[in-house]
Amino acid sequence: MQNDLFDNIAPEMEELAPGVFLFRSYVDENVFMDTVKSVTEEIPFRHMVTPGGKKINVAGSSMGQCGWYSDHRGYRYEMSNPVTGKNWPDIPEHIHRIITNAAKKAGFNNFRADSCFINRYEPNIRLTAHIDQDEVDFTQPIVSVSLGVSAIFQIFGETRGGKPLNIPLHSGDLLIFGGPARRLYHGVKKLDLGHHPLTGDKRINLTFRKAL
Ligand code: MD6
Ligand code: FE
Repeated sequence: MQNDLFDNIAPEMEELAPGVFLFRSYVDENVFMDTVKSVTEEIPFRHMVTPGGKKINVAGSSMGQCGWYSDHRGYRYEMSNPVTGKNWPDIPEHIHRIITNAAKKAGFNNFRADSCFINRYEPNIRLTAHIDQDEVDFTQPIVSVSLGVSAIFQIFGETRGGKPLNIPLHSGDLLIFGGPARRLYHGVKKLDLGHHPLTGDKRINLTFRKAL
């Protein structure tokens, strides 16, 4: 009897593929947006360049003990901001609690992020298929939080080609990418022209990592 009541309620967490866990409308968007605002007041979003000299279309900023960085010297994590020489802003403790707790629900029991890369997408901007491989320990997951305009997150396979698994990500959704999924190519489809009260026509994504 009682089970019928709950049959229609979406589960808190769904495993969409091995190591890929989706939590719909999981976070308070305003709490995360406040942090994004304070970080990017200090470190404005900017377009880095690839080692090959190409401008990265998605604009980025960072917080944590180290920050992901790219220039002609390569992709890496930097302990301080090469632009200013200053430390990256700390990840607030109330944010750590939310992220660590979600990771625990997906079975990653000792996850504590030491870095968060903040991505900003404008209309028509996409993120090409890639594997995040600048982190030391691949047994650690990456936890992602989406804000603002919705986008389609695509998971390919161990190569870039083939039919992707398409996952629509909306504001407040949290996605965990761990275990075998850490070795899969993934990207974000070109952002549709849209509007969200939090971000206007943009999408913001935060990826929490244990890089060191
Ligand atoms: C994004 N996310 O959603 C880009 N990478 O804007 C990623 O590239 C990503 O969401 C590794 C793990 C989770 C992710
Ligand atoms: Fe990625």
